Amino acid sequence: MSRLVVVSNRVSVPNPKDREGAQGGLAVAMHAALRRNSGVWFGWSGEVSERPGPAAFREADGFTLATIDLTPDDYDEYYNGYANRSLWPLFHNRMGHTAYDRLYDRGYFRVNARFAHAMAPHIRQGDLIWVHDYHLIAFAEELRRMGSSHRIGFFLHIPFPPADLLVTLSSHETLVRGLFAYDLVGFQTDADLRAFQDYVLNEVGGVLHRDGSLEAFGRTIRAGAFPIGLDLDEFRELAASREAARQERRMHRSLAGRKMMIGVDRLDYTKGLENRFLAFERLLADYPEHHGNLLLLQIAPPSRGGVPEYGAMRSEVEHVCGRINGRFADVDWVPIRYVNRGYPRRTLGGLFRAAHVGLVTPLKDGMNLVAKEFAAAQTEEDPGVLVLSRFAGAARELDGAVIVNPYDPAVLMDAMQRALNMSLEERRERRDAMSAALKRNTVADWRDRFVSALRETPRTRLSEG
Ligand code: GDG
Repeated sequence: MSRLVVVSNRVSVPNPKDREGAQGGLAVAMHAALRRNSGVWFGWSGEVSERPGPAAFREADGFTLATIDLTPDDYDEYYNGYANRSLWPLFHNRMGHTAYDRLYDRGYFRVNARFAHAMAPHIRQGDLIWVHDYHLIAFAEELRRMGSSHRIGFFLHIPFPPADLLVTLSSHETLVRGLFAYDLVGFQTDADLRAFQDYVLNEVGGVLHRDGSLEAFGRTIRAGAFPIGLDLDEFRELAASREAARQERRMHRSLAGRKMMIGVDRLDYTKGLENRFLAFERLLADYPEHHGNLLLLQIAPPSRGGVPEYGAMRSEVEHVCGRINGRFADVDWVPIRYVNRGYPRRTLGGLFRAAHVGLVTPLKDGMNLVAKEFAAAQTEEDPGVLVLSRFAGAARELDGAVIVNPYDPAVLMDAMQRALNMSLEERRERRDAMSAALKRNTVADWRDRFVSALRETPRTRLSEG
């Protein structure tokens, strides 16, 4: 069996002593595949240094980790710049937050080339290469320039934008040409796949063949939807652990008979925190029976401190949260508990069980694993209700959730009210529907489907003429 080489911006190091469940299902699924195929995981070390050396290798519990450092310019232009200030906002339909900066463009393609050059000497004939996410779209094209004819796959964890947005980037064609250097390109949903096909057909005169393959830039590739799943057994185990039960009891004590809605999101403008808070404010204004009897626990660990838009968004969210608390709080009750720190997944499992409602209301999200984890944590006896944005990839599978348009505060408020008052029978039905969906598509299924599809792609096909 061919060796697997995984390439992503950050690598994840297995930690056998991880009792907190800090490593996500994705990392664990990749570790298992790497071990099985005595593979290599290659990416950025997380370090910034003036003079980065060649890739550093170390053994990690059954597979090899290979990392390189970034220079300060790489970090600013490639990581904080093009990846997180251009691609991230644009791919989440946030043109207003998108930076258009040629310096960032150059930094991105330079670092992609550096990754490819650092890794090329260590890739063996017959290796299967799987590149992850928006940081490294141009990796394969660089490898091809060096003569690689390996099977190379790419999976985009975030959404693919509509063509009208993508063309606002001056490098749009270079990026998409970069995707055509792969043999297989995977997206989270059919909608993302269609957006990609639409760009290829209408912007660069590509052809969609009957067998589903796409031809453009003189190459024919496969593209498909591979929605990412959850390690359902693992998360259920975490949520049923003693630590999770301890956290659940702790939460119940502090709730003292009140109801709780929970949100767990990285502090990011794509997650719709402000809209969520505004809808909650309307709920409190329209339904005074909730005063003193309901609270919203929002866990929001800060992220991407080096990107200015995140600071501005954080101030805005704090302002709204402070205003709502000031308006409704009483001496013995505060409506929003807003917490700027992260928690281990085991703790989250317990908190999810203690919650009556889970709020996952991003304005746009590739999949959103928190939605799947909330659903997985619920028990038969007294399941909580998931309120889920139609703009998260997860909404296409979790039809047991209450699906909402997060832009409309009245819709969101109604969904909260409905979820809080839902009968046990309906909550159970919805939970069962979500469990079935989670079972149908685990993270191992996702990984195996992608890897088999990659293995089965015809060898690099150059179009004739
Ligand atoms: C991308 C796409 C797509 C643990 N503690 C906290 C926390 N965790 C864990 C969660 C979950 C993971 O982090 C977050 O997963 P998401 O899916 O929400 O988002 P990302 O991994 O950042 O992003 C996304 C995913 O790739 C996989 O393809 O689903 O759409 O953007 O496992 O349990 N998360 C938060 N706070 C904690 O304290 N927010």
